[in-house]
Amino acid sequence: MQLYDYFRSSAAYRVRIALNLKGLAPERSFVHLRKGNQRAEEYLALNPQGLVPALALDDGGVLRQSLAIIEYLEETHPQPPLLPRDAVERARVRAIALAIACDIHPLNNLRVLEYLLHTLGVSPQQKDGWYKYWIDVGFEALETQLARERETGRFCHGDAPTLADVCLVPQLANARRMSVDLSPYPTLTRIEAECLALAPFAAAAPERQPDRE
Ligand SMILES: N[C@@H](CCC(=O)N[C@@H](CS)C(=O)NCC(=O)O)C(=O)O
Repeated sequence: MQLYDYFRSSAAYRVRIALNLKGLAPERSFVHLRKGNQRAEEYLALNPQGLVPALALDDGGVLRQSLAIIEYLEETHPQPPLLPRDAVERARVRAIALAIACDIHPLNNLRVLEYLLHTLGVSPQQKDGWYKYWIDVGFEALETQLARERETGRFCHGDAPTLADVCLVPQLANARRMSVDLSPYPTLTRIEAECLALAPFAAAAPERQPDRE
């Protein structure tokens, strides 16, 4: 397998964590997003969306979308499980993951921020305000949910990492890089610390990647 990756991509970071948890180490190919390499013809042939990650399989197939890739890994390498066996619990884990991957992350993606700056002509301060606003809207709801629900344990769901944690940790790293004040989210940062104490999470961090800058 070959992972198309970029050290700062939080969607790719999710896949790196899942691969590490499953004990898998595919070849890596780095797509420099700041240089616009995601829009190069060669990469668009693999992923017409021009987004990382993508996972090329040994049989020539290409998987796109981090959550679809992680669910593929879960189905092909079930141990350790990243989704609970119980259907209701599985829905809870997926809901947390989707709240991050569908409702928070897309609003703060590079292409959206570049559109705000270069097409709509907002100032860098307004762009940063947009970023922080949508992070806070998303994190406030997650903090409330995780703090009050008894299913929350050491991790987002119980005492072992799941897909929810795989999504949470990169989003927090992203917010920290943008200097968002995380003090209103003690449950989120507590869970993040639990995750980062585990080698598969720590080894997936942006600063530990070969293409880091
Ligand atoms: N929903 C997609 C999101 C992928 C995505 O947005 N990737 C970002 C990096 S985190 C990207 O490639 N951005 C390139 C750009 O905005 O031009 C997934 O989960 O894989």
